[in-house]
This record gives sequence, C-alpha cells and structure tokens, in this order.
Amino acid sequence: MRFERKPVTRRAVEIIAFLFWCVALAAAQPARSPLSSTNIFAPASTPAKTIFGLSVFVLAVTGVIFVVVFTLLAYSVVKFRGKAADIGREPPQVYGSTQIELAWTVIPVLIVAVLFLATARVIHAIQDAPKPAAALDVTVIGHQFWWEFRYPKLGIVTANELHIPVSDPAHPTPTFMKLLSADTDHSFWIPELGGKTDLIPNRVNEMWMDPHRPGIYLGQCAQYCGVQHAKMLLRVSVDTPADFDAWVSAQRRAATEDTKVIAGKHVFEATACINCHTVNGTVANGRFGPDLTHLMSRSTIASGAAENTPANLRLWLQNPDAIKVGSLMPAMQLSDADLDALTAYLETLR
Ligand code: HEC
Ligand SMILES: [Cu+2]
Repeated sequence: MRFERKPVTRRAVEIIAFLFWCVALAAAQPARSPLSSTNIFAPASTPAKTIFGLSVFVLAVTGVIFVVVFTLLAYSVVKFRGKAADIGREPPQVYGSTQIELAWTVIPVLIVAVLFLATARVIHAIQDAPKPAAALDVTVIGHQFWWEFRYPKLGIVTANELHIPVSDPAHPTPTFMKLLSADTDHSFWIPELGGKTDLIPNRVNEMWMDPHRPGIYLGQCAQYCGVQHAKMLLRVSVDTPADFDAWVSAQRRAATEDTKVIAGKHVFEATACINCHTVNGTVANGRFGPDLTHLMSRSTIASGAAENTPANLRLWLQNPDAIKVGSLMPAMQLSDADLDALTAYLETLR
C-alpha cells in the first residue's frame, strides 16, 4: 500500500501560512483607524503597555519553541518517512539517554521559570502600583446590560461613557477604579488602556489606567453576562485637562428646567420611569437604569447600541427591544403624543 503524503504536508504549510497572515494582518492595522480603536497592538497607557510588552516577550519565546519543534518535526517526517520496504517492520528502538532526558527536562523548566518571573513582575508592577494623590477615583458598576460610573469625590453619576483626564507622565493623573457588579459577572475591557478585570457581585476589584493621549477609546464587556452582553459596549473619552474640567462642571450643574417641555416632564414623572431612572432635581431617583440627568451629554444610548439622536431616543422609549432585544427596560406602551412629549423633554437634559 502507498501512502499519499504530499497533500498533508501541503495542507499543514497552508494552515501555518494562514495563521502567520492573520497575525501579520492584525499587527499591521493602522493604530488609530476607526476600525482598530480596540487594537491590542496599540497600547496607550502604562498598564496596557506593560502587558503588551509581556505578551510580545511570551510570543517571542513560544515562537522560537514553535519554530524549533516544528523544524525538527518536519525534518523527521521527511527524513524518516516510511518506505515501501519498511511495511510490516518495526523502526529501531532506542532506550535511555541521560543527557537528552536531562536536556528536555531542564530547558523547559528554565523556560517556564523565566515566563513565570516575567509575568509575576508585570502583575506586581500593575497591581501594586502606588496611587498618586492626584489620581481620579471612579466606581464602575456593571449592570445587565450597561455601565454605571460614579465619581464619589466629584458627586457625578453617569453611564456607559466614561470621561477621564489624559495623564502626562511628568505629572501623572491616573484614574483608579473600583469595580462592582449589581447583578452578575461582567468584565471591564478597554484593550488600548488596560487588561481585563472582572466585576463580580459582593466583591471589589480594582484597576487603574493613565492614558497618554486624548481620544475616544472603545471597549466591551468581556464576560458573558446575559442575552445582551454583546451590546454592552464601553466608550472612554480621554480628555485634555481643560476639556475634563469643562465636562465635570457641566455634569455638576443641576438639570435645566425648560418650561416648553413641561408636558413631557409630566409624562416622565407620572410614569414608572422614575422608579428606574434618576434625574436630579425631580422626583425621579431610581437606580435600576442609567442616570438621565445629563443624558444629552452622551453620544450613544443603551450602552453604545445606538447613537443618541431624537429618532433613536423615541424608538427606544417606544420599544427598547427594537434597539436591544432583551434589555431590562420595558416598553411602556405610551401614546404617540406622549412619546413625542417625552422625547422633547429628554432632549433638554443637557
Ligand atoms: C424597569 C425599569 C425601567 C423603567 C420603568 C424605565 N427604564 Fe429606561 N432603562 C432601564 C434600563 C435597565 C436601561 C438600560 C438598558 C440597557 O442599556 O441595556 C434603561 C435605559 C434608558 C435610556 C437610555 C439611557 C442611556 O444613557 O443609555 C433612556 C433614555 C431611558 N431608559 C428612558 C426611560 C424613560 C423615559 C422611561 C419611562 C417611559 C423609562 N426609561 C422606563 C430601566 C427602566
Ligand atoms: Cu456584561
């Protein structure tokens, strides 16, 4: 019987070429193109850079191992391939070489030790980093399926779009976060700013980030938390100090009262909205859903599921499932007139 070996080797070469191509493609993504704002190859803060350095190191070590092992394997496959004359014969049996056995025990142990020490160093550098006095405190609370951000020292509560100041390495102003969960496990992940950290009920996890350049950074809940886990997006706006101060003072202003939308406000206050949402200065003080006091300062609604436009807002109020199936906000069965009035009212929450 003749074995058909060529196609197998060719297939293996193709698969490996494909894997290399994938890695090269991912690495070659331009760092700031709109498609790559979650690019793990473009770290923009100290923890993300440290983790990136470690992963490149681990990839290099394992890459060398891969090349060595694969070369030996390919060599053996070709060199010792079965010949027709070998069929029915056993290959020569070789037993016990202390040198070889020592080598293939000691070298891997050393490699594992090096990887372990390098990793331990990075974990220590990130988790035990001292917190400077100028650090900003933010409490992040994961909800099915949105993010709550509280700034305890500034008295600000917002949702889904986190604003933090850029951190100049000469005068670092990192953001230190406490991560909590209101229901089930979630995971906070902004690839360019830091590693993943889970939000676990009845536990406080911590992480920090010190973004080096202003911009919008995107992320995503990275732990399956229910049907709309995939639409639990994160948007971090890294602001210049002046922009951040302006944002803070805008968030601390009381909600403006606009008499033109009084009808919509009545609908809001007479409906169950107020049990789930807060609007400062009104009877609404619910905490089950996002704080709406400055809803219009956000560019998206429903955790990045839709842009914050009047049409989307109206659609959301009419039927949240149209934007985010399975979201925990009920459709309130409002009349068209009430929907219009309510949307007009929400549009004034700047
Ligand atoms: C049972 C509680 C509940 C009620 C009642 C409720 N909501 Fe919501 N609402 C939520 C939840 C939960 C979310 C977050 C949904 C998500 O993103 O998954 C939400 C999201 C929103 C958002 C988007 C906020 C953002 O920043 O993403 C708006 C606007 C909103 N609700 C307005 C209203 C209005 C107006 C009413 C009354 C007609 C109302 N809600 C009634 C729970 C509720
Ligand atoms: Cu989640």
